[in-house]
Amino acid sequence: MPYPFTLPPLPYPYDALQPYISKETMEYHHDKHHQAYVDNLNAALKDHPDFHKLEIEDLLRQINKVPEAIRQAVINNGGGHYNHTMFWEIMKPGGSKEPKGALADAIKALGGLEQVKQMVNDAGLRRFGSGWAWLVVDGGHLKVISTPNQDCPLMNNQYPVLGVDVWEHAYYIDYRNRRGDYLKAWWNVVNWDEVSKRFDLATKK
Ligand code: MN3
Repeated sequence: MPYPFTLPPLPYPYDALQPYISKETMEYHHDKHHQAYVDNLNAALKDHPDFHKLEIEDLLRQINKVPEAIRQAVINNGGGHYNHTMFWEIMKPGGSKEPKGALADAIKALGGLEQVKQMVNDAGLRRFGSGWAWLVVDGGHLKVISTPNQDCPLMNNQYPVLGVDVWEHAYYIDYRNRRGDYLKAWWNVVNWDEVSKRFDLATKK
């Protein structure tokens, strides 16, 4: 749905990802942080009707067409909106525990699931300050990358199939400063059905 953007409801109860992610973290993360990205994105676009028909993905893909006066606000808040919408969807209580189909093959080619988890965790740990660690499809290939702040891989023509939020707000209530423990635990709530679907979508384009 294009402008005005709205906060999508969490696709499961706030306490569904416990004990790995607490109800309190989910309430703040979804209701406060994600809501703020949505509100600030709408505020930035308010006086720019040329961009009101674009879906969030297209807005980010065409970020260079966005006027300079609001470009950084759209990068931060449009990225924040897209990244978090994906984040809620790729988590699920009791979801599929392993990648499927073509994604399973692509992960094997990178050294296997344990190796790929390690690469994503390393990317998340190395990211100084706030940002995300990702599995993206880039030119048909699966890659591990990280981005600062709310920068979205779509801006670099990469399609995000999995992303883990390493901003402190994602883990500080539950893990304090232990980002590595959060990253290790996070894999317990990954919804591989959804991640596999995103990979198929990205590689069919
Ligand atoms: Mn966040």
